[in-house]
Amino acid sequence: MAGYEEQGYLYLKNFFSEAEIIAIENILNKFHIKWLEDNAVYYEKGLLNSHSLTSGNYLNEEEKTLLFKFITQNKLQTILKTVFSETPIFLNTQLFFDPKNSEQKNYWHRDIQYTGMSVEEQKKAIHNQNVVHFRIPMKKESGIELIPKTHREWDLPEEFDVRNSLNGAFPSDDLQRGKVVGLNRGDLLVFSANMIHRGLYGHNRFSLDILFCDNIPEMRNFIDRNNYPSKEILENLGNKEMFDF
Ligand SMILES: O=C(O)CCC(=O)C(=O)O
Repeated sequence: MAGYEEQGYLYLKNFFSEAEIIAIENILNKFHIKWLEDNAVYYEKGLLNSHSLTSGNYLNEEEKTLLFKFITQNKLQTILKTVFSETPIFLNTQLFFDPKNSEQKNYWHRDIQYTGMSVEEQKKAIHNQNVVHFRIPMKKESGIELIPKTHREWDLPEEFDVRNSLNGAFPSDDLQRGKVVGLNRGDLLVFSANMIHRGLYGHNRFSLDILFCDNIPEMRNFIDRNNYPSKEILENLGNKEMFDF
Protein backbone atom coordinates (compact mmCIF):
# COMPACT_ATOMS: atom_id res chain seq x y z
CA MET A 1 0.00 0.00 0.00
CA ALA A 2 3.07 2.25 -0.05
CA GLY A 3 2.94 5.18 -2.34
CA TYR A 4 -0.03 7.39 -1.52
CA GLU A 5 1.93 10.02 0.39
CA GLU A 6 4.58 10.08 -2.32
CA GLN A 7 2.37 9.85 -5.41
CA GLY A 8 -0.94 11.35 -4.29
CA TYR A 9 -3.00 8.38 -5.44
CA LEU A 10 -3.48 4.64 -5.08
CA TYR A 11 -4.90 2.39 -7.76
CA LEU A 12 -6.31 -0.85 -6.35
CA LYS A 13 -7.40 -3.24 -9.07
CA ASN A 14 -10.31 -5.61 -8.29
CA PHE A 15 -10.61 -4.19 -4.81
CA PHE A 16 -14.35 -4.90 -4.57
CA SER A 17 -16.10 -8.21 -5.22
CA GLU A 18 -19.05 -8.33 -7.59
CA ALA A 19 -21.35 -8.93 -4.59
CA GLU A 20 -20.05 -5.78 -2.88
CA ILE A 21 -20.73 -3.68 -5.98
CA ILE A 22 -24.18 -5.19 -6.51
CA ALA A 23 -25.10 -4.27 -2.93
CA ILE A 24 -24.99 -0.55 -3.79
CA GLU A 25 -25.53 -0.42 -7.56
CA ASN A 26 -29.34 -0.28 -7.55
CA ILE A 27 -29.28 2.37 -4.86
CA LEU A 28 -26.97 4.56 -6.95
CA ASN A 29 -29.15 4.01 -10.02
CA LYS A 30 -32.29 4.97 -8.09
CA PHE A 31 -30.66 8.17 -6.81
CA HIS A 32 -29.43 9.04 -10.28
CA ILE A 33 -32.82 8.59 -11.97
CA LYS A 34 -34.51 10.83 -9.40
CA TRP A 35 -31.71 13.37 -9.57
CA LEU A 36 -32.00 13.54 -13.38
CA GLU A 37 -35.76 14.12 -13.13
CA ASP A 38 -35.23 17.08 -10.82
CA ASN A 39 -32.08 18.48 -12.41
CA ALA A 40 -32.77 18.15 -16.14
CA VAL A 41 -31.99 21.84 -16.69
CA TYR A 42 -28.53 21.57 -15.12
CA TYR A 43 -27.82 18.30 -16.92
CA GLU A 44 -28.73 20.00 -20.22
CA LYS A 45 -26.36 22.82 -19.29
CA GLY A 46 -23.44 20.44 -18.81
CA LEU A 47 -23.44 19.27 -15.20
CA LEU A 48 -21.68 15.92 -14.87
CA ASN A 49 -21.95 15.09 -11.22
CA SER A 50 -24.44 14.99 -8.38
CA HIS A 51 -23.71 14.90 -4.66
CA SER A 52 -25.11 14.27 -1.21
CA LEU A 53 -26.62 10.83 -1.77
CA THR A 54 -27.07 10.32 1.96
CA SER A 55 -29.20 13.42 2.56
CA GLY A 56 -32.55 14.42 1.09
CA ASN A 57 -35.36 12.05 0.25
CA TYR A 58 -34.29 10.31 -2.95
CA LEU A 59 -33.19 7.32 -0.87
CA ASN A 60 -35.03 5.74 2.06
CA GLU A 61 -33.52 4.88 5.45
CA GLU A 62 -32.78 1.31 4.45
CA GLU A 63 -30.94 2.42 1.31
CA LYS A 64 -29.02 5.07 3.23
CA THR A 65 -28.06 2.43 5.80
CA LEU A 66 -26.69 0.17 3.06
CA LEU A 67 -24.68 3.04 1.62
CA PHE A 68 -23.27 3.90 5.03
CA LYS A 69 -22.40 0.23 5.62
CA PHE A 70 -20.45 0.33 2.39
CA ILE A 71 -18.73 3.58 3.36
CA THR A 72 -17.76 2.33 6.84
CA GLN A 73 -16.72 -1.21 5.84
CA ASN A 74 -13.44 -2.48 7.30
CA LYS A 75 -11.77 -2.88 3.94
CA LEU A 76 -12.05 0.84 3.21
CA GLN A 77 -11.05 1.64 6.77
CA THR A 78 -7.75 -0.15 6.21
CA ILE A 79 -7.02 2.04 3.19
CA LEU A 80 -8.08 5.20 5.02
CA LYS A 81 -5.48 4.39 7.67
CA THR A 82 -2.70 4.22 5.09
CA VAL A 83 -3.80 7.47 3.44
CA PHE A 84 -4.43 9.70 6.47
CA SER A 85 -2.02 9.96 9.39
CA GLU A 86 -4.84 10.98 11.75
CA THR A 87 -8.41 9.65 11.71
CA PRO A 88 -10.22 11.48 8.87
CA ILE A 89 -13.88 12.45 8.75
CA PHE A 90 -16.55 11.71 6.18
CA LEU A 91 -17.16 14.67 3.88
CA ASN A 92 -19.72 13.62 1.27
CA THR A 93 -20.60 11.40 -1.69
CA GLN A 94 -20.77 12.24 -5.38
CA LEU A 95 -21.83 10.47 -8.56
CA PHE A 96 -19.89 11.15 -11.77
CA PHE A 97 -21.45 10.53 -15.18
CA ASP A 98 -20.94 11.74 -18.75
CA PRO A 99 -22.03 15.22 -19.79
CA LYS A 100 -25.15 15.28 -21.97
CA ASN A 101 -23.18 16.76 -24.85
CA SER A 102 -20.51 14.27 -25.90
CA GLU A 103 -18.43 17.16 -27.31
CA GLN A 104 -18.14 18.80 -23.89
CA LYS A 105 -14.50 19.16 -22.90
CA ASN A 106 -13.06 18.11 -19.56
CA TYR A 107 -10.96 20.42 -17.41
CA TRP A 108 -7.76 20.13 -15.40
CA HIS A 109 -8.08 21.49 -11.89
CA ARG A 110 -7.21 21.16 -8.25
CA ASP A 111 -10.37 21.08 -6.12
CA ILE A 112 -8.76 23.67 -3.85
CA GLN A 113 -8.82 26.30 -6.61
CA TYR A 114 -12.59 26.67 -6.10
CA THR A 115 -12.45 27.41 -2.38
CA GLY A 116 -11.82 31.16 -2.66
CA MET A 117 -8.27 30.93 -1.26
CA SER A 118 -5.57 33.05 -2.85
CA VAL A 119 -2.88 31.26 -4.86
CA GLU A 120 -0.39 31.83 -2.06
CA GLU A 121 -2.81 30.31 0.45
CA GLN A 122 -3.43 27.34 -1.85
CA LYS A 123 0.31 26.72 -2.19
CA LYS A 124 0.53 26.37 1.60
CA ALA A 125 -2.76 24.53 2.05
CA ILE A 126 -1.85 21.59 -0.21
CA HIS A 127 0.68 20.59 2.45
CA ASN A 128 -1.69 20.41 5.38
CA GLN A 129 -5.31 20.26 4.18
CA ASN A 130 -6.46 17.04 2.62
CA VAL A 131 -9.59 15.97 0.80
CA VAL A 132 -9.33 12.49 -0.67
CA HIS A 133 -11.64 10.91 -3.25
CA PHE A 134 -12.38 7.20 -3.22
CA ARG A 135 -13.61 6.55 -6.77
CA ILE A 136 -15.65 3.41 -7.29
CA PRO A 137 -16.71 2.86 -10.92
CA MET A 138 -19.83 0.80 -11.63
CA LYS A 139 -18.55 0.12 -15.15
CA LYS A 140 -15.38 0.30 -17.21
CA GLU A 141 -14.42 3.93 -17.78
CA SER A 142 -11.50 5.93 -19.12
CA GLY A 143 -10.94 7.05 -15.54
CA ILE A 144 -8.97 9.97 -14.22
CA GLU A 145 -5.87 11.67 -15.57
CA LEU A 146 -3.68 13.07 -12.84
CA ILE A 147 -0.26 14.54 -12.31
CA PRO A 148 1.52 12.40 -9.72
CA LYS A 149 3.02 14.20 -6.71
CA THR A 150 1.13 17.46 -7.29
CA HIS A 151 -0.90 16.86 -4.13
CA ARG A 152 2.18 18.34 -2.40
CA GLU A 153 3.97 20.07 -5.29
CA TRP A 154 2.94 23.24 -7.09
CA ASP A 155 2.27 23.45 -10.86
CA LEU A 156 4.76 23.87 -13.64
CA PRO A 157 3.99 27.21 -15.38
CA GLU A 158 2.17 25.57 -18.31
CA GLU A 159 0.05 23.50 -15.91
CA PHE A 160 -0.98 26.61 -14.01
CA ASP A 161 -1.89 28.33 -17.29
CA VAL A 162 -3.97 25.38 -18.49
CA ARG A 163 -6.08 24.89 -15.39
CA ASN A 164 -6.62 28.65 -15.05
CA SER A 165 -7.18 29.37 -18.79
CA LEU A 166 -4.26 31.81 -18.92
CA ASN A 167 -2.03 32.94 -21.80
CA GLY A 168 -4.20 31.34 -24.47
CA ALA A 169 -4.35 27.92 -22.80
CA PHE A 170 -7.56 25.92 -22.36
CA PRO A 171 -8.34 23.76 -19.29
CA SER A 172 -8.78 20.71 -21.55
CA ASP A 173 -5.34 21.03 -23.19
CA ASP A 174 -3.16 17.94 -22.84
CA LEU A 175 -0.44 18.16 -20.21
CA GLN A 176 2.85 16.39 -20.60
CA ARG A 177 3.04 15.01 -17.07
CA GLY A 178 -0.53 13.65 -17.12
CA LYS A 179 -0.92 10.01 -16.15
CA VAL A 180 -4.11 8.22 -17.19
CA VAL A 181 -5.58 5.73 -14.72
CA GLY A 182 -8.28 3.76 -16.55
CA LEU A 183 -10.79 2.00 -14.31
CA ASN A 184 -12.91 -1.14 -14.36
CA ARG A 185 -15.89 -2.24 -12.32
CA GLY A 186 -14.54 -3.52 -9.01
CA ASP A 187 -11.50 -1.20 -8.99
CA LEU A 188 -10.84 1.52 -6.44
CA LEU A 189 -8.95 4.71 -7.19
CA VAL A 190 -7.96 6.80 -4.19
CA PHE A 191 -6.68 10.24 -5.13
CA SER A 192 -5.98 13.53 -3.43
CA ALA A 193 -8.26 16.38 -4.48
CA ASN A 194 -5.21 18.61 -4.08
CA MET A 195 -3.67 17.09 -7.20
CA ILE A 196 -3.92 18.51 -10.68
CA HIS A 197 -6.41 16.13 -12.30
CA ARG A 198 -9.24 15.83 -14.81
CA GLY A 199 -12.04 13.35 -15.47
CA LEU A 200 -11.97 11.41 -18.73
CA TYR A 201 -15.46 11.22 -20.15
CA GLY A 202 -16.99 8.48 -22.27
CA HIS A 203 -18.39 4.91 -22.17
CA ASN A 204 -21.44 6.23 -20.31
CA ARG A 205 -19.40 6.26 -17.11
CA PHE A 206 -21.08 5.94 -13.74
CA SER A 207 -18.91 6.22 -10.64
CA LEU A 208 -19.45 6.72 -6.95
CA ASP A 209 -16.96 9.00 -5.20
CA ILE A 210 -16.76 8.91 -1.41
CA LEU A 211 -14.92 11.91 0.01
CA PHE A 212 -13.00 12.04 3.28
CA CYS A 213 -11.06 14.95 4.76
CA ASP A 214 -8.85 15.92 7.68
CA ASN A 215 -10.59 16.50 10.97
CA ILE A 216 -9.46 20.14 11.18
CA PRO A 217 -11.51 23.37 11.51
CA GLU A 218 -10.77 24.52 7.93
CA MET A 219 -12.30 21.30 6.59
CA ARG A 220 -15.11 20.92 9.11
CA ASN A 221 -16.55 24.15 7.66
CA PHE A 222 -17.36 22.26 4.46
CA ILE A 223 -19.31 19.52 6.22
CA ASP A 224 -23.05 19.43 5.78
CA ARG A 225 -24.40 17.50 8.75
CA ASN A 226 -27.45 16.49 6.69
CA ASN A 227 -25.17 14.03 4.90
CA TYR A 228 -24.30 12.30 8.15
CA PRO A 229 -26.12 9.19 9.40
CA SER A 230 -29.14 9.62 11.66
CA LYS A 231 -28.87 8.34 15.24
CA GLU A 232 -30.83 5.22 14.25
CA ILE A 233 -28.56 4.47 11.29
CA LEU A 234 -25.43 5.16 13.31
CA GLU A 235 -26.37 2.42 15.78
CA ASN A 236 -26.02 -0.14 12.99
CA LEU A 237 -22.57 0.98 11.84
CA GLY A 238 -19.01 0.08 12.77
CA ASN A 239 -16.03 2.43 12.36
CA LYS A 240 -18.11 5.38 13.52
CA GLU A 241 -15.05 7.57 14.24
CA MET A 242 -15.41 9.11 10.78
CA PHE A 243 -18.62 10.81 11.94
CA ASP A 244 -17.29 11.81 15.33
CA PHE A 245 -16.25 15.42 15.83
O1 LIG B 1 -14.52 12.68 -13.05
C1 LIG B 1 -14.60 13.88 -13.28
O2 LIG B 1 -15.28 14.33 -14.20
C2 LIG B 1 -13.85 14.87 -12.48
C3 LIG B 1 -13.55 14.35 -11.15
C4 LIG B 1 -12.95 15.39 -10.33
O3 LIG B 1 -12.38 16.29 -10.83
C5 LIG B 1 -13.04 15.37 -8.92
O4 LIG B 1 -13.56 14.38 -8.40
O5 LIG B 1 -12.61 16.34 -8.28
